[in-house]
Amino acid sequence: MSEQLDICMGCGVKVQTENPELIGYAPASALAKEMIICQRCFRLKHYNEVQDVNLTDDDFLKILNGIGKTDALVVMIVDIFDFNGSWLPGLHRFVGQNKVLLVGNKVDLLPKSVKHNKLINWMKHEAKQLGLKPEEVFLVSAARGVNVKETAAAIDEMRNGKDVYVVGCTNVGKSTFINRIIKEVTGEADVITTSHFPGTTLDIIKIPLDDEKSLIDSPGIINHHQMAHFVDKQDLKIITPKKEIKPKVFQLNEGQTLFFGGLARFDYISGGRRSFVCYVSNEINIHRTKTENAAELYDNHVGEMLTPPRPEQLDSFPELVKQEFFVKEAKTDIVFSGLGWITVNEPGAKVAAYVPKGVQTLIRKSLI
Ligand SMILES: Nc1nc2c(ncn2[C@@H]2O[C@H](COP(=O)(O)OP(=O)(O)OP(=O)(O)O)[C@@H](O)[C@H]2O)c(=O)[nH]1
Ligand SMILES: [Mg+2]
Repeated sequence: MSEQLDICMGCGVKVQTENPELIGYAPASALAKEMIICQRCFRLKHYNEVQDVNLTDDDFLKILNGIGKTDALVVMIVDIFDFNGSWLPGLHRFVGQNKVLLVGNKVDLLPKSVKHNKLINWMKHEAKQLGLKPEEVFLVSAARGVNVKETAAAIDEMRNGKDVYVVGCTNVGKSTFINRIIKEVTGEADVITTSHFPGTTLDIIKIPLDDEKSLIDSPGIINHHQMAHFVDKQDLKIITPKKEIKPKVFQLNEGQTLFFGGLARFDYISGGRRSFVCYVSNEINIHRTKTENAAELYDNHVGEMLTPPRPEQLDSFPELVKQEFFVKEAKTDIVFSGLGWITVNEPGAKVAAYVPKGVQTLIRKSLI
C-alpha cells in the first residue's frame, strides 16, 4: 500500500499539509508514516467526531460514472435494515457491461429466526422490481463477520482476474466489509475509516489483490430521502439499531395511532381489531394513542414525550406528511425509510404512515 503515498488510507482523499480547514489535511509530520491518515480520519477513529466536508453529490456520482468505462466486477451493498432507502437507483447506468453482485449487509440486526435463504429470494425479487438482475445475491454481517469469508471467496472467483468495485449508498457498510476482508487476509484490523456518520469515505481506495488488480472502496451516494439526513448526529445514534431488533407487537383497534418518538406516526384507519408488528431500533419509544387525539398530542409533546427530535432540533425539523396505504395481501410491510417498518399479517387494512417531509414511505411484500 506504500505506492499510494499521498492518499489518505482511511478515506481515499489526496493528502495536503497546507490548510487544516480543507479535506485531506494532515500535519507534515504524518507524511513520514508508512500509512498516512488525514486529520479528519484521525478524529473519526479516535474521538468519533466528524468534520463536515464540502463535497457534493456530483463529486461522488462522477467517481461512480467512471466504473462503466472499466472492465470490472461490481459489488453493490445494501443495508438490509433499510433495503429500499439504501438502494442505489440507476446502478445499471453506472456499471455499463460489468457484472453485478448484490450483498445485503447488517443481517445481524434482523431477528435470528429469519431464514437466510428466504431473505435472499426476497432480495432477488425486490432487485428485479427495481430493475437490477444481479449474478448472485449474498447476505452478510460485515461488522460481525457473518458469511464474509464465503462472499469474499465467491467474489474472488467471479471477478475473473478483474478489479472489484464495491459500491452503494452511504453508510451501508462498504468500508466495514472491505476491512473485514483485509482482516481475514492480512490480520490487520480497521484499515479504512468507518463510522456511523454518512459520508465517511471520500474517494476511491484501492486495496491491492494478489494479481496486480484491486479491491476498490468507493464513497457512498447520498440518498437524501433517508431518515438519517433529517436528524442530527445525536439522534442518529438512537434511530440506528446496533443489535438484533426485538419486534414489538401491537393489537390495535380502528382509530388508534402509534408514534415512533416524534419522527413518524402510524394510523390504523379500518380493518377490524388486528396485530401490527413493529421493527425499529430498540431505543425508539413507541407511543399508542387515539387517532382523534394524535395531532394535538404531537403538537404539545413533540421534542419531549415524543422524542427524538430533541427540543433544540424542532426549529429545523420538517413537518410530518401523511400517506395512506391499503393492504391488499397477507404479509405486507409499511416502510418508514431508514427508521424501520410495520408488518401487517392479514389483508384488508387501511392505514396511514406519516414521516418528516422529504422522507420516503412505501408498501412492500414482507421481508420477514
Ligand atoms: N449492525 C451492523 N452495523 C454495521 C455492519 N456493517 C457496518 N455497520 C455499521 O454501519 C456504519 C457505516 O459503516 P461504513 O463501513 O462506514 O459504511 P460505508 O458504506 O463505507 O459508508 P460511506 O463511506 O459513508 O459511504 C458504521 O457505524 C458501521 O459500524 C453490520 O454488519 N452490522
Ligand atoms: Mg466507507
